[in-house]
Amino acid sequence: MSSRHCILVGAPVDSGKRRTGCLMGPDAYRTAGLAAALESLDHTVEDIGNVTPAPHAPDDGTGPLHEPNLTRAWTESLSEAAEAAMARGLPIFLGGDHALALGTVRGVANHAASEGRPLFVLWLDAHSDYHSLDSSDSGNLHGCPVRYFTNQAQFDGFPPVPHPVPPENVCMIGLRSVDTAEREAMEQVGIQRHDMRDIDENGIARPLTAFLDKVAAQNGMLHVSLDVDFLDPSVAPAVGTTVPGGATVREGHLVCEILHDSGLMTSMDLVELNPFLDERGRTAHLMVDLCASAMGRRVFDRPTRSYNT
Ligand code: HAR
Ligand code: MN
Ligand code: MN
Ligand code: MN
Repeated sequence: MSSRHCILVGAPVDSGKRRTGCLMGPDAYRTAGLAAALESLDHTVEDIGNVTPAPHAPDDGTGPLHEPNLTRAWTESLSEAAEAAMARGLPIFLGGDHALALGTVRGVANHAASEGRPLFVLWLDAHSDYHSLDSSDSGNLHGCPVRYFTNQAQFDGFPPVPHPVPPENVCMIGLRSVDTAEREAMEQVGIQRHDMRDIDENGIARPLTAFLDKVAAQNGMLHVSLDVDFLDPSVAPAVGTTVPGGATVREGHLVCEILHDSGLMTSMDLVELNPFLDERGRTAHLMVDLCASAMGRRVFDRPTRSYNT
């Protein structure tokens, strides 16, 4: 990939679940040296600071959903910020919990539609985050973004999704915690889903390159949403929802290196980092290193593989 204009968009969303701390994520990435890492790869970097939620009524703490009003307000403001940033460069959204993707993907999809290009989403996560407002037992909205941006359920009170991502354009890798309601709903649609057993048996490169071939064949834009819990908790402890049996450090880097070589990624979320749970910044540093791999850090160059073009 050639030199890009990277726009760091702080998204300190902490309303998507009950355990707090993700609001510190954006500053942890800054502290861990994300901007310098990207500059060292010959990209230009602009940190626009942190987005704030749109005006909203306070949450009264009643009802099954945790902080729905605040999360709706984040969805509105992040959607606008994402759409604006896409017009100027490659946004990297510094979370914040995964509820931020309600807004970022909605906004990125609006931009892709304005370019007349299809949007694809790579979801790197232990969880499928495919709940509707009704199917979520926890009421935690970080478990809902994929259902929302694919427009596969009603999300009352949330802004409508004018340009939904078709389920067939979504690829999930790393799954190992999927609730029954999510599984049943996903079986109705064409989301490509790769659980950890799939990765164990086939490796992580194969499903990824198959997906990238599809993106390239359709001249698509590609949003990558990287949840800390995609990684094994032994190497990435700073997340509230650890699930054992996750991706290794090398599997994470390989995904990111292949993404870079494809030249297809047009935006990225870094989500669910809870610096309060970190050990001397190691998870923040690992996420920064993965982002650097996705933006071109490498040991040696490789012959380019062409993605169906
Ligand atoms: N499926 C569970 C729920 O809805 C857990 C969701 C956890 N999600 C994240 N992001 N940590 O992937 O409550
Ligand atoms: Mn809260
Ligand atoms: Mn997630
Ligand atoms: Mn997760």
